[in-house]
Amino acid sequence: MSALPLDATSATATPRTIWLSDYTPPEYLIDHVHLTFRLAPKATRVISRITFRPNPEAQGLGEGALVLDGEDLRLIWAKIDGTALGEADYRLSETALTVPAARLPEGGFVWEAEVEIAPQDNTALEGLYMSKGMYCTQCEAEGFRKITYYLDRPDVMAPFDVRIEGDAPILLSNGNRGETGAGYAEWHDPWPKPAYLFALVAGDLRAYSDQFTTASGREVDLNIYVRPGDEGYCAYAMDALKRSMTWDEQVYGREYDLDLFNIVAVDDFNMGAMENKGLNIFNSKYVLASPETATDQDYAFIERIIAHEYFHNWTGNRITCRDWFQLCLKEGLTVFRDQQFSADARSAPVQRIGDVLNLRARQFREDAGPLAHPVRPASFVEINNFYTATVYEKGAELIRMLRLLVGEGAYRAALDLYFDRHDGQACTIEDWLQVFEDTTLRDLSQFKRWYEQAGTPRLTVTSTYQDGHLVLKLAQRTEPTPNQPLKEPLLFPVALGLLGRDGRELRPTQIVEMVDPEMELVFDDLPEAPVLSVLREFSAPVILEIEQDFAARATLFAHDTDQFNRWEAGRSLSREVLCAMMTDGTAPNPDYIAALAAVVQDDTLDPEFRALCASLPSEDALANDLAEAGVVPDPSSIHEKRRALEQSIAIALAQIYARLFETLTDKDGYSPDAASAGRRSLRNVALRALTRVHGPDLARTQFETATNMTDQLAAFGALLDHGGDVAQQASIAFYDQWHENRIVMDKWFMLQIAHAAPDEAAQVAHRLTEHADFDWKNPNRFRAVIAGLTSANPAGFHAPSGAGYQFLADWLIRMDGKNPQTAARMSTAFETWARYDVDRQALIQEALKRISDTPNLSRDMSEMVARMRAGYQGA
Ligand code: B3K
Ligand code: ZN
Repeated sequence: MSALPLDATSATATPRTIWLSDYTPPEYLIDHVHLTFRLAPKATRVISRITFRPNPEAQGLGEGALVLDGEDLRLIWAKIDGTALGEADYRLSETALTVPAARLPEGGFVWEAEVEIAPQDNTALEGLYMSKGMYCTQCEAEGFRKITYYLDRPDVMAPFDVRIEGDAPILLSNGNRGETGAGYAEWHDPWPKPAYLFALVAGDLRAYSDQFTTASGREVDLNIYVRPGDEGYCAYAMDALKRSMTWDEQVYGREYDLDLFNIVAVDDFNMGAMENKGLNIFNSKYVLASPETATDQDYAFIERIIAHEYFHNWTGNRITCRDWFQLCLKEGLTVFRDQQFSADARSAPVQRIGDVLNLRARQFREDAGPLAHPVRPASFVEINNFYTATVYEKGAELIRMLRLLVGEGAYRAALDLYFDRHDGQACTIEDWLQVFEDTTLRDLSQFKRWYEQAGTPRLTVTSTYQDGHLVLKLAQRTEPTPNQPLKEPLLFPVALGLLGRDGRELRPTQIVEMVDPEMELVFDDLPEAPVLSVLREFSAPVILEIEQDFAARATLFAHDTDQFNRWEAGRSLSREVLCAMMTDGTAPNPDYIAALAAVVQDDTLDPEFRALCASLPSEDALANDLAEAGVVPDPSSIHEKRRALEQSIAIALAQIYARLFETLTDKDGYSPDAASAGRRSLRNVALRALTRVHGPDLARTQFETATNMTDQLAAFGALLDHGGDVAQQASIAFYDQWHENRIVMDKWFMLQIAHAAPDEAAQVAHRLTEHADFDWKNPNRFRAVIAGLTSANPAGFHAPSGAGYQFLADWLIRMDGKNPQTAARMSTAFETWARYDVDRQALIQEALKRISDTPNLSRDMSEMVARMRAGYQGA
C-alpha cells in the first residue's frame, strides 16, 4: 500500500478558500465508530471500524463517492464490508482518500482501516501528540483527520466506542468506562458527537477526585488528572467545576449526562482548554493553583475556563455547529454563559468592566484593522485563524444584546426551546435566531446583520435642552472594513438614564432600540439640563461618540448609579488628560486627580472597582484612541506620558494610598474569593504608587514576606518598575525560588520584558530566548516571551529601530515550521500597522514580506500574512 511521509508540518495542497455559500450536506452519515489505538510514540496504530449510510439529504454532487479526510497518515490496509481494498480501488492525496461510488455497496457499508501515525514527531500539537511522555489529542477544528481517515466535519455525528492499548497506567477517552484490564481500557460514548470532540489521553497521571449529584439524582464521578506531584494544586478547579454544574442546572436547567466527567491538565497545549465530550483537556496553567503559585487573576481565569468548557457540554456538544462558519453559535453563547456565571460568582459590575476592557483591547482592535471579519465569516482559508475575539467576544455581546432586547423571561424560554428542538443536532445561526423569533414573534432579520457585518458601529449622541425639554439625537454608522465597503444600519439596545448636575437621578435606566440610521428622543419636565448616562452596562458593542464637558463627566464619575458608566466616565477623563499631555504638553489636570482621589478613598465602594478606576488605559488602548481621533500615535510618547500621569497621581494620592496600604491588609490567610482579591488589588495599586513616591522598601519587604503569589508578583512588578539593583536582586531571588515551577516561571519571563526600557526591550527578549529555561516548543513559554514584548511592552515592540518587529518575524518564521497555530496567533501583533507613521508601517510590512517569502509557510501563516499585507500602499 502507498505510504506518505510522516511529517506533522508537511504543507497541504495549495491553500483554497472555503465559502459558507458553498455548504452542501455530507454524502454519507455515520451510525457508529469503533476505534482501537495501539500506542507507541513513533508508530501508533489506529484501527477504525465505521458504519456508513448514504445521507438522504445529500445533493449527489459527489456522485456517491466516499471522500474521507486524512492527513499525515500511513495507510496499512483498508476494507469495505470485510473485503480488502486494492490500490486500484481508491485514490489517495495529501488530504483525502476517495473510494469511487462504483466500488461501494448501495445502502451503506462498514469501512475498516489501519493507519500508522507518529505522535512523538507531532510538534503542531494537533491530532495525537505527546507532551512530557503523555499522549494527548487536540482535534478541534480539523485535527481528527490526522488520527484516521474520517468525515471530519461537525455535521457528521456518531456514537464512539474506543479501545486503547498501551503501557501507561491511565488510559482515557470520551464517555463512560467500559472493560479495563492490564494494558488496555475501553470507553463508550453514547452521545453522538462530531469528530472534533474526540479525545484520548494516556500517561502516568494522578487523579484528584470528587463526586457530584445532579438535580435528578445522577451520581457523577469527577476527576482531575495531573502529573504526579501536581495533585495538591487541583482543589480550586474542582470547586469551580462543581459550582459550574450547579449553576447550569439552576440558571439554564441543564444537567450533566454521563457517569463521569474528566479533566486532564497538559503542559503543552496550543490554547486554554478544550471541551471534548466527558474528557476536557486543559492547558495546565488553567487548572493548577495554590495561593503561593497562582495570582488572583489566575484563579479568576481558572474559574472562568472550567465553567466555559463545562458549559460547552450543552452549548457546543449536545448541540453543535453545522459547519465551522457557525463557530460563534457555540463560542459566543458559551462565552456569554461563562460571563454570566462569573458575574454571579463575583461582582457583576466589576465583571462587566473586565469583559468590556477585554472586548475593546482585542475585538475593537481586530475590527479596526486588516483582520476585521464578521462574527460569522463568509469565507476562510484556515479555520484555526478564526478562533478570534470577534467570534468569541463580539459573539457573546450579540447574545447579551438579544437578551436585553427580548427580556430575561423570553430569553430563558427561547433557550429552553433551543435545547428542546435541537438536541443532538448540528445547527446554524438561522436555527438559533429562529427560536427567538418563534418565542417572541419578533422579526429578527435586522438583528441578523450583526452576524454578517464586520466593524465596530459608532453611535453618535447629541442633545439640546430648552425650557424643560431635552431632545436627544442618536445616529449610527459603521466604517468600511476589508471587502465590506457598504454597511447597513443595525438593531441594538441603548440603555440610558439622566442625572442632575449634582448627581441625583432624574430618570432611571430605560432601554431604547436603535433601528434606523438616526433617531430622536424627547424628554419633558426636566428641571435642568441633565447629565446623560448613555449605553449603561455597555448595552451594545459600539463606539460611543458624545461631547460631554469635564464637569458632566466628573458628575458621572462621582455619582452615576450605573457602575459601568461611572468607571467609563473616569476612563474618559483620564484619556482626555493623557491626550492633552501628549498633544500640547499640558500638565495633568488637577480636577481629574481630585475626582480620582474621591473615588479611590471612598470606602463604601468595592475595592476592586476602585482599583479599576485607579488604573489608566493601557498603552495599546491609548494608541488605538489616538488613531481613532485621527492622530498618529507615537508609542514612546504614550509610554512616557502615561508614566508621567501615573507619577503625578502617585504623588497626589500618596497619603490616601498609605492609609489603604495599611488598612487593606488581610489578617486571616489567603482566600481566592472576589472580595479578598479586590482588597489585594487595591492594596497593590497603592504599593506600586508608594514605591514610585518613596522608593523600594515597602515593595522589597512585601516581596520577601508575601505568602501568596498575588502579593509577591505585585511587589516583584513594583521593584522591576523601580529598576536598578533592587530589580536585579528581585529577579535573581524570584528565579531561585521558583525555577522549578513552570507556570510561575512563565511570569518571570514575561515580567522582565514587560518592564524593560523600550529601547532595550527587544534585546532583553532576545537574551531571554537564550536562557536555559526557554523552551520555545512549549506554547506557554513561547507566548510568555513573545507577548511579553508585543503586548506587555508596546513601546519596546514599536521601537523606532524596528528591532521588535525583527525579533517577532524571526520567531514566527521559526515557530511556523513546528507549530503553525501558535505562530499564526502571535502574528496578530502586526495587525495594527496602519495606525502608525510611514516609517513604522514600512518596517512592519518589510517584516511581513520576509515571513511571506519564507519557503513552505503553513496555510495558517500564509493566510494571516496575506490579510495583513493587503491594503498597504508602500511608503
Ligand atoms: N473550542 C476550543 C477551542 C479550539 C481551538 C481550535 N484551534 C476551546 C473553547 O473555546 O472552549
Ligand atoms: Zn469555547
